[in-house]
Amino acid sequence: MVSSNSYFNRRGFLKKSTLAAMTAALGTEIVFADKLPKGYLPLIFDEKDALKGKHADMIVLSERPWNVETPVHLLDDKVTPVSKMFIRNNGLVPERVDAANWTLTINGESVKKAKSYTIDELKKRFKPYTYQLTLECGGNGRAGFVPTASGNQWGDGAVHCAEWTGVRLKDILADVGIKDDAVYIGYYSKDLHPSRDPNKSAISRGVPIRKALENETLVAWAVNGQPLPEFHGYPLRLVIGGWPASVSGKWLHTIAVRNKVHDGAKMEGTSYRVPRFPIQPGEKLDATDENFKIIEAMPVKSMITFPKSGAMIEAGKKLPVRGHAWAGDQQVKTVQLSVDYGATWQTCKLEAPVNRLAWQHWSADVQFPTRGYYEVWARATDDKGVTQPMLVPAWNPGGYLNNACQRIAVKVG
Ligand SMILES: Nc1nc2c(c(=O)[nH]1)N[C@H]1C(S)=C(S)[C@@H](COP(=O)(O)O)O[C@H]1N2
Ligand SMILES: [Mo]
Repeated sequence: MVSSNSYFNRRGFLKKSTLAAMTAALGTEIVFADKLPKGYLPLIFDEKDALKGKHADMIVLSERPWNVETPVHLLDDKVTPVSKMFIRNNGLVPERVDAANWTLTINGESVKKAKSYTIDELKKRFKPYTYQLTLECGGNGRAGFVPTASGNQWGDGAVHCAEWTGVRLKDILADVGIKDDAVYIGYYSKDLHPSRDPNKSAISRGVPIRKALENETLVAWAVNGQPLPEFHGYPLRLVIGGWPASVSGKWLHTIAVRNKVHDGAKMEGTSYRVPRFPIQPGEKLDATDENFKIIEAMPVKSMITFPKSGAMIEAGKKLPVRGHAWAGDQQVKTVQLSVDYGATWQTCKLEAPVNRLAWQHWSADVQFPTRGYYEVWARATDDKGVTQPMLVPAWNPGGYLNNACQRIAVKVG
C-alpha cells in the first residue's frame, strides 16, 4: 500500500478534500469511509493495482530467466491447469532433454551406497501416488514491501495447486538406505546458470530430512495427468507442498542426502532466509547464520479468485465470493470476509483439503447494505489459531512471506 502525503493528513487519515475528490472520481460514495484504517488508500486509487488489473492474461515479469505471474482471478480453478501456473526460473531451461536416458542419482555423505534410477525404473520399482499440492514462491507478494525488496516484484499470483504424480522420496531413500546421521537433502538440477557457466548452479536447495520423508514429498514426472511441461521441470522434479516452492527442484537429476544443512546455491545469504528478529524496513543486516534463518513452512494465506477486483454489481443483489486458502504444513480452520475495512467479519463456508498440503476452497454470499464503493477483504486462520495480518508483515531484505490479507474492489450501483 502506497501512502502519499497528498492523500493523507498528518495523522494518517484521508484528507476531507481527498475524500471529496475520490467520491467525485468514483461517481459514488465510499461507504464506511469513516472506518478506513489510518494511511489506507482505497485500492481503486492504488496505481500498482490498477496496472495489474489491465492484464487479461499471464504477466511476464522477466523473459530471461522466465518469470511469469498469474493474475489472481485466473486462479479460480480448484485444480490449477498448467496454462495458469506461474513460472519461476532462476536459470535457463535445459536444452535437448533425453527423457529415456534421464537418471535420478541418490548420493551424499549420508547414503550407504549411491544409486541411480532411470525414470522407467522409478515407475516400475515404486508405487505411484497422486497428490494435489500447494506450491507458493517464497517471494509471492514481494511487491507489497516498502521499501522495495530485491527480486521479482510478484503480486499475489505466484502460487498454484496442481495434481502431481510420482513416487515418494521416502520409498526411494528406503531402497537406497540412508545413515542415521542424515539431517537434510539437497537437489541438483540440469538448468543452466544465467551466465551459462557450467560450473555454476542456478539453484540447489533442500529440506530437513523430516520433511523429505513425509508421505506427500514426491519425485514427480506428471502434472494434472500429463508429462511435466518443459518450463515446470520436464522430465522429473521434486514436489514438496507447503514450503517455499524453491525447494521443489525442477529438471531434477540428483538428490544428495546430507549430514549437515545443505549448502547448495541459494541456501545462504538473504536467499530464502529471513531475519531471526524484526528489523526496520530497509535496514541492512549482515546475512550471517546468527542473524538469518532458512524459511521452512509458508504462513497461512488466502486468495479471492472470484469476482475479479473492480467488479460492478447490481444494488440489492447478493454477491457470491470465493477463493482458496492454505497454511504451510497446517490446515486452514476458518476464512472470514469483511466489507467494512475489517470492522466486522462474516465466516465463509470452507471445504476440507482433498489431501494434506492441498489448498482449501472457501465461498460466501455477501450482502452490501447500500450502493457505493466497497472492498471485500479475506483473511484465513490456521488450526494453530494463527491469522493472516491485515497489513504487510515484517519487512525483510529478500521480500519473503508477505501473507497480508488480500482485497478486491467492488462497486455496487
Ligand atoms: N532447477 C530449478 N528448480 C526450481 C527453480 C529453478 O530455477 N531451477 N525455481 C524454484 C522456484 S524459486 C520456484 S517458486 C518453483 C516454481 O515452480 P514452477 O515454475 O513450476 O511454478 O520452482 C523451484 N524449482
Ligand atoms: Mo520461488
